[in-house]
Amino acid sequence: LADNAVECLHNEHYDRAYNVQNLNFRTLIFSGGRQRENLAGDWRFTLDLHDTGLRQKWFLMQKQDAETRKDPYDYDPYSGQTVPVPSCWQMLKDKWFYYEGSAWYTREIEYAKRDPDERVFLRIGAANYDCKIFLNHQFIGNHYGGSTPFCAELSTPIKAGNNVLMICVNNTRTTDRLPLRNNDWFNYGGIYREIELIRTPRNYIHDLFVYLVPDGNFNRIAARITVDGPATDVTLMIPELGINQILPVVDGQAEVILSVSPELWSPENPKRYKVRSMLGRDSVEDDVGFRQIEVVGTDIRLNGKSIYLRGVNCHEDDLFMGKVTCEDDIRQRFRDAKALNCNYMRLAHYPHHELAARIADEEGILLWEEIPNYWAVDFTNPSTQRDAHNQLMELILRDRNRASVIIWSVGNENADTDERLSFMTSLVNAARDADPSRLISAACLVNHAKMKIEDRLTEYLDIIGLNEYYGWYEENFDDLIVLGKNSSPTKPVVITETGAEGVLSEDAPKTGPFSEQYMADVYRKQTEYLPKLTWVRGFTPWLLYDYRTERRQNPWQQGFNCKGLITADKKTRKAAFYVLRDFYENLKKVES
Ligand code: GCB
Repeated sequence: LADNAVECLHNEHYDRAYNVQNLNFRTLIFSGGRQRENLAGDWRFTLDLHDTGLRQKWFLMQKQDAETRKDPYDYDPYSGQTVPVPSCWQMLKDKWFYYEGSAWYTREIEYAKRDPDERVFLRIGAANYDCKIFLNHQFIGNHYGGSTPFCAELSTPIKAGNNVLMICVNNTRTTDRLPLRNNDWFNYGGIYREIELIRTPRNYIHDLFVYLVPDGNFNRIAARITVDGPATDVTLMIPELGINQILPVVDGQAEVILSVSPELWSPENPKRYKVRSMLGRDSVEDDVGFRQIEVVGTDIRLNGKSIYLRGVNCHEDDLFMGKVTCEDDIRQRFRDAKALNCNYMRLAHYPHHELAARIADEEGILLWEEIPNYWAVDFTNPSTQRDAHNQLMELILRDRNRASVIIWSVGNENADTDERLSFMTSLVNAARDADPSRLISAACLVNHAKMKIEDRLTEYLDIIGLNEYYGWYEENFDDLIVLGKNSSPTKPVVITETGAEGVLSEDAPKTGPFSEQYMADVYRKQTEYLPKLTWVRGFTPWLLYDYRTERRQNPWQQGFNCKGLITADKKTRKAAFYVLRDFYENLKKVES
């Protein structure tokens, strides 16, 4: 297996390993209510631009005394510099800022069995992008995808006492991945979310999915429990609804439809129920809200009532922490969104931290979640296809019990080719198969020659997402009015992006593009015109905070996209913030 790891350097060999390995990694993506042993802390670390570590097999190195050792070596996994994990290496040293390549993390872990037949898994919340795991000098597996959690089973290679865990993370942007090389957010690298050990009994609950049956009656809950091991039955409990049932397991799965009328979850009443499942000594639990989201004509309905999605976009980016995020940061995002009178957010352009949807459930904010199928992608490449499916499935498995998440998005601004249509409809179908309780969307395209919304993908979606920058990239704002007149969609449209840059620094322009006033004017025009289009049922301007991105390098941007309603330090609100806040305030009044 160690040799495989070296072959993994080359994509054509990599595919063979990848197919199997990534699937195995899905095992404990749902791990609600489980005890976790946090492996955060200082890990030995080195950059490895030429992948010397794989060629020289650093993962085979034993601990040796510095004085008596005989072999020359280029990395010592047992001594030298350390970095905190989780972190993004760009944020740790100036000279690592633009680094793209491999980096090695090593730490020793003490392990003692608590139960004779326990199983042990390593769960990584996210590592960008390609992550190879080695335990006690053995290659365990390789995960592709920079924003979703994955688990590797360590039960066999782990031993009592001291163990050596080595992880090689590579953030190189290549042409067979999502996203591809060209995008508009910063390519942070490293293990940037929680890394933990989870112990389970030999037979354990692998997944629990519970949802309100979307038939308009609000009186049936569906539950699906997947187990690993030769179980014959599993228990399901929702104590507050008086449910305590033993369900038969057939082919590793138990399914049931319960006749029960829960209090419905909504932004005004984010009610959640404790759901528990037990299998022998194993148990998992989750806090689940029950709600129905549907589309009727050009209307979006939550629990049968028409709703306008008053939203804003957000990247996961911090001036000091990069992509590392924490509960306070996520809570601040929702506070700022609520200060704008939002009931909805688009978490662009990749799966954000899993806590985001948990907190949104609690706070009553609706969410759009998406995978980084962004701009140009190699739609003909089977590796890219597998990568897209895998990221989508990992996201759905992670968040499908979250009432707040109402939309899965399968892409953003991808050119309308035959290859793209077949690639993306297969993602739409996969999302529908995995989850009947949400809507599917994508940010679609305008036909600029005909000045109308025209994109073959829209036929397969529930909601049409539309990115339009009239007043900014499309300088003539009135073209939006032409577009509005020429388009007559039969499905609801959500304006997934619009906006303008507004820079607050001393030397920034005071009028015209890049000025705060110009940005506010674009917001004024957009928010005056859009309510006239009855088929527009939601709005998420681009975006809540300014954020770091390599591609923006004019004198005022200096490495930041400045379309934020709030500055990158998350402190100062720009004039456009108040325009949007007032617009949403009025919409709220009209609705009530
Ligand atoms: C877009 C993209 C978004 C960019 C934004 C911009 O259409 O979807 O990722 O950052 O425009 O600022 O240009």
